[in-house]
Amino acid sequence: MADRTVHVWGARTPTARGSAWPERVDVHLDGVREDEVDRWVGAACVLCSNGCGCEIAVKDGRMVGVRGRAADRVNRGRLGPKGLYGSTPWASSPDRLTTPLVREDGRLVETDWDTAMGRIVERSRALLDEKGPLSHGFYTSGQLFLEEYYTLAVIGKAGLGTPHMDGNTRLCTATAGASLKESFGADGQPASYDDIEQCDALFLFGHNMPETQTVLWARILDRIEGSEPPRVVCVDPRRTEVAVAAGRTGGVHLAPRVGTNLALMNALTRELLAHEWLDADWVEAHTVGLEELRATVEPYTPEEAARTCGVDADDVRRAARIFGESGAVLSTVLQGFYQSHQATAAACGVNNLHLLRGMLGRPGCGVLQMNGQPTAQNTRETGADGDLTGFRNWENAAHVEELARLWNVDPMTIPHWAPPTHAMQIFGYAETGSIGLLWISATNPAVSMPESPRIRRILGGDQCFVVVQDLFLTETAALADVVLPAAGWGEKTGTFTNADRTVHLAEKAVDPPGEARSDLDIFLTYADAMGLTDRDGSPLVGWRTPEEAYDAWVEASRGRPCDYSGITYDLLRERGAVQWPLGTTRLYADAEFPTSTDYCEDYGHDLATGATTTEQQHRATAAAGRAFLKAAAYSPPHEEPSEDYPLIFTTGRVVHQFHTRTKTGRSRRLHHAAPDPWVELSEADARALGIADGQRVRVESPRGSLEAPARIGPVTEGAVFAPFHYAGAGQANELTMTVWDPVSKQPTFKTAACRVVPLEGD
Ligand SMILES: Nc1nc2c(c(=O)[nH]1)N[C@H]1C(S)=C(S)[C@@H](COP(=O)(O)OP(=O)(O)OC[C@H]3O[C@@H](n4cnc5c(=O)[nH]c(N)nc54)[C@H](O)[C@@H]3O)O[C@H]1N2
Ligand SMILES: Nc1nc2c(c(=O)[nH]1)N[C@H]1C(S)=C(S)[C@@H](COP(=O)(O)OP(=O)(O)OC[C@H]3O[C@@H](n4cnc5c(=O)[nH]c(N)nc54)[C@H](O)[C@@H]3O)O[C@H]1N2
Ligand code: SF4
Ligand SMILES: [Mo]
Repeated sequence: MADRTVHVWGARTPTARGSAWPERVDVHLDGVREDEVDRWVGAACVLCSNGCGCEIAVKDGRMVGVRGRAADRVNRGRLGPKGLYGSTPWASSPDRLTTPLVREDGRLVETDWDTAMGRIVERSRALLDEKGPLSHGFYTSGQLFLEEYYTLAVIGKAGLGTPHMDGNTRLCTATAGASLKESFGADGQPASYDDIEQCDALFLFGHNMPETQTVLWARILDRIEGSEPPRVVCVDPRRTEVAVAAGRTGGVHLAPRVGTNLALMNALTRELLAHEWLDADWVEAHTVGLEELRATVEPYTPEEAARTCGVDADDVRRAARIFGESGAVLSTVLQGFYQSHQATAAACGVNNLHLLRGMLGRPGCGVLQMNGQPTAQNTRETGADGDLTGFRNWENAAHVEELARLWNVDPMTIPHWAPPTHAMQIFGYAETGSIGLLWISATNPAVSMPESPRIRRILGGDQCFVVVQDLFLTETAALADVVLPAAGWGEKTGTFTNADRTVHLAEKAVDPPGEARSDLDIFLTYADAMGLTDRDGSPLVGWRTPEEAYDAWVEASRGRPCDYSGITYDLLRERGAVQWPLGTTRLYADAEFPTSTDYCEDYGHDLATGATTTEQQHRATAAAGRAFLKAAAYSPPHEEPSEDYPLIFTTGRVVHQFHTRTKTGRSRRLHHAAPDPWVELSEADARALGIADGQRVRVESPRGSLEAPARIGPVTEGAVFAPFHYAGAGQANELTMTVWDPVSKQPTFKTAACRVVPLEGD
């Protein structure tokens, strides 16, 4: 097979509008032939939210490669470079954690499970006795399995009763969840990947899909190569492959100044309204808020957007016309919106465009408020991110009581007296020591959270006892008091849900190394050791196996928007990939939204300030099944360029690396394809600063700096782009800011002021 680190999307299988995406099975094996493989084990890839169905090759008790599943609705057999080359090499890496570690005289030393868990339980009990449940914080992931999150959520909410639980999903897709709640009443992706074959136009908002969901992009490329291709519109300050496709398809590349998305969205909305590109009857019947929306966007003429965003006014008109005149539009939204300024308001702006044209729930029409991590959807569904389990509303007493009955605990145990604590706040409490035990699972905040110098101080200080549960001794684990060795993908069984509500079962293929245990087993061990019980004195967590945990979750989801009823392990084994709710390709086909006050997941917020809407105010909207058109005025980013820091710093990803590289950095091919950090500058800025391509530079913000070679590239003038994958001297988060969106509380990784200093001698 071709080197897929170079031929990222593989060979084209052109697809005409309305026809099925053809199969193409991608395989990669490390040093064995296909006929030498002992077993193939069913799974799906966990290196992004696309969730490509695959099988794991096992030879002599080791994972030796992967093969795409031809029948899978998500990928029809395809896998991208990360999936092919990054799925298995890490598992047999010699530096896997194989025993627990505890800190003795300042050093981490190997120990057994009883000792390690004993230390955690001792600290946990002491803190509960002395300070109560608010002394405990949990910071989990978008990379565990649904069963593990659900178990953690029950331990935290019904066992300990702490509101301090969140996932790194706060850094990732909190805005996806928030914008879906604000517009439609509950989380859950309206669209289906099948819409790609049905749409006439594709809008990608702050989404570099060619590098970050490569198989989904291959699907779009196949449409572009087929008959009746869709037009592509790209909203990204860099000239990404999406922008190139916009050029090829007669679409538009809008390159807004970093941090100005909302001004652009308001202008696009104003254009739709001004040209009456709307389905007036549908809007009247199925939405509330049109007049407020009209008033809010009125000042945002294309010329105003041109001034604020630095785009061409005619390009705004052209993009709006494509949205307004296409028969079916599919939009995707990701980090260029979620991690930028006014994130939730800008993401809701995309929902608004679809609501205005009644383009939801129909073939080719819909919004994918994308996820990034493979299992982020499940963190949100189960409530391991602090949301109330099953898309319930923590402010609705009936929802809390429903869970209290299910878990057989006092409703007062379940935290619901204040909003759940978001990750940025959890780290703030750990900083002061008011959280005295912080348990981190499957995430590496020492590299991935904003303002790393501060995060290192928090994790390394004595004010808080830190537990880290990971596959490797990461930068974060190295600062912990107890390190627990976890089993990873392929070494345990569990389910997860991708960005179009497709559920997969990933089965255990091999044993974990040494004494590593599944995260489910680790959480169960803690629940047992703490003696967590329900109201009748029975064990609070009544399940032992992944399937039992899953079945318990299905009960918790019943009757809620994310209803998993009928989706069993057996069905997942039989069909491979199943969307929730069972039999539902698209949400809202009936234009009935989960916005009634008694059913919705959230009463909503003011998008500009984050002020919450009360239950009474929500009732007064009488939305009752209609969606909300919500908007806000644009305001400038928190930190704007100044004389000292004249450029804007923004960050993101490259195709060959995944996050802090714990997996992809251990794949020989992926590592060599992108081994080192770099920073991207526009030609004009490089010239003005006297910086040559490849020259080493230092990028400085008021918080810190990084050093890396410069690349002169397609970023807009005035902006500097750095990948955030690389720990150490090139670590992007040394520069980023501790600020977050007022509604989703997602940190702003994509806007900070910076200056670039050329270094000698390179
Ligand atoms: N190869 C690879 N793939 C991945 C991952 C990975 O680490 N590596 N991670 C996965 C995860 S968890 C996630 S969340 C997704 C993220 O997937 P994406 O959101 O596609 O990735 P990013 O590179 O973070 O950001 C996307 C784009 O935002 C643009 N951008 C920056 N600032 C702004 C702005 O102010 N406005 C606009 N409109 N755009 C802006 C950047 O130029 C960048 O091209 O990728 C998933 N897939
Ligand atoms: N500047 C900047 N910063 C960013 C972003 C950005 O665009 N710019 N993006 C943000 C986003 S969207 C995200 S998602 C985060 C990602 O940031 P992190 O969550 O820190 O990313 P990973 O490196 O994937 O960390 C996951 C950890 O889990 C471990 N792991 C994997 N599988 C398992 C398992 O089954 N069990 C256990 N216990 N451990 C496991 C891995 O070894 C790894 O250490 O970064 C955020 N930070
Ligand atoms: S697109 Fe995502 S899920 Fe699919 S193979 Fe690539 S990394 Fe894995
Ligand atoms: Mo993410």
